[in-house]
Amino acid sequence: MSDKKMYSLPQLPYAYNALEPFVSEPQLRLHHDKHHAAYVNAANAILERLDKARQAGADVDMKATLKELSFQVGGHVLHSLFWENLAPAAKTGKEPGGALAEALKNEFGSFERFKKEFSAAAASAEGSGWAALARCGLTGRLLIMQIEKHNVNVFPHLRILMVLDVWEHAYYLDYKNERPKFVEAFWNIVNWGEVNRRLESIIKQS
Ligand code: MN3
Repeated sequence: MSDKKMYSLPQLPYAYNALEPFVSEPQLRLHHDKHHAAYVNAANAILERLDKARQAGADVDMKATLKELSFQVGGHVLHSLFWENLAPAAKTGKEPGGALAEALKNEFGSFERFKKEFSAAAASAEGSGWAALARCGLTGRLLIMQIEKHNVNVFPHLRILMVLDVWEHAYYLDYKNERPKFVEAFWNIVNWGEVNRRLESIIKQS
């Protein structure tokens, strides 16, 4: 091990049972402690492999390695965002406020329309993926992304405000094959304060 900084699994900002009944404790434990941890460990293993190869002057299959690294780091970053944009239902508030409320209305016409589009993006992501709400750095407008795996269809200049994990591992214990039910449940546990804070901080930097 070198002394270079590595990726680390963040602690959840709430208890494992705090998102019930929308996400159960066993589901959240599995998702955070096993799945998210696996992306962190795999990303670190790739960095160590690269370090070793560099020290030894050995060749690396750059194409395969970087493809894998993008997947694992993407998984780590998206999960970290996801935990923070969730909160216990009692603390979330029903609808966004602040700059976020205004930006959603400007872009989508109404909060309801945004919910409908975001839910459709989440429900229809092929295979394993994510729905994300993001702000375009070029126009300042909000866009919905449908991310495949952890890293496909990502726009480089979009700053992510909110994500929803729709990999089966995110909901299968609680909802089996019924992804739309999980998507519906998600709206009860969105941490609107955090999503708004992200948007306001991005606007301040721009
Ligand atoms: Mn996941």
